[in-house]
Amino acid sequence: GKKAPAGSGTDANGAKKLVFGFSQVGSESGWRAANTKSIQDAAKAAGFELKFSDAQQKQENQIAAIRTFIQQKVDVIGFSPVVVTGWDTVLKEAKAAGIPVILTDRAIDTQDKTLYKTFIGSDFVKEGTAAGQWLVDAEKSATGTVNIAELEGTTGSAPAIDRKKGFEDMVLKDPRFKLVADQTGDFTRAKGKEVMTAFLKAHKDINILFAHNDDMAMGAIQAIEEAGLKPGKDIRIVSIDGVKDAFQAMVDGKIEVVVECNPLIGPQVMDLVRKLKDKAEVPARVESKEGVFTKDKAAAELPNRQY
Ligand code: GYE
Repeated sequence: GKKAPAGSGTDANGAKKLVFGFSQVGSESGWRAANTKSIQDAAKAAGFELKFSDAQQKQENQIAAIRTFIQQKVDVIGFSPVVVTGWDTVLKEAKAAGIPVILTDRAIDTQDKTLYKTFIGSDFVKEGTAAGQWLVDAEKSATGTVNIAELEGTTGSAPAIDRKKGFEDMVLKDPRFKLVADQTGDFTRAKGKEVMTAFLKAHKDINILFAHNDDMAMGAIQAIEEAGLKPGKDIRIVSIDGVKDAFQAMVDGKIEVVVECNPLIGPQVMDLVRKLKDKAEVPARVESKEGVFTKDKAAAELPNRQY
């Protein structure tokens, strides 16, 4: 018989490609840009048809995208949930349609663990704890109060909730450490700068900034410099992600330490997608590997950074 022409839905042999519907959070950060590229490259390499949708950090957009994927009868649905709550209804719809769901990067809060097949991503509590551990060690011999400002990620998102918890549980049990300001900067540079500017107006005595991601830290560095202060000297900064810009800022002495969060999970995601399509067993939780980099290691690592 005649082969169907290879189009977007078929491979070179005319066979139907696996269709993966993926709802991305948005394009809020350097981490996210690297994550999107990793997902797109890996889907291509796997020979899947990727239906990619950007939710612009809005839950209603993600719910609408998932409903569209259900209507389109995709083989597997993946999404990186912007917030932890409010997913049960749409996930029940996916389950009723027999479409397996994979959570990538961020977890959700639900009583019903049958609503998704697996979750691949980082342990954000661990990342917050590592940031806190650095601070505890760095200030071991401090005699006075250490005033901390915290730039939080998107309100209600797993990384914002868990990084805050990991960090504060580690640090605030010691009465020398005082949290003087905390507010969301929505994981963006612009908001990080805006909120840090407000922090600096309200508090003259901030010693430490904990930023839930590098982009907010980069925005805050601008705010600190515009206020006539020296990041890395007047205010020491710890952040999370490990994007190139943050490594450069460490080399420049402006950030003290970065806890790595690995966005390059595309290949692992596609392995899981293939297994779900084949109805093979998958682990309920797949954790990404990551490290902690202090500024003395930044120059050596900078050329190796892929994002
Ligand atoms: O840290 C931040 C991004 O969910 C781990 O989202 C991700 C976080 C990441 O906007 O930069």
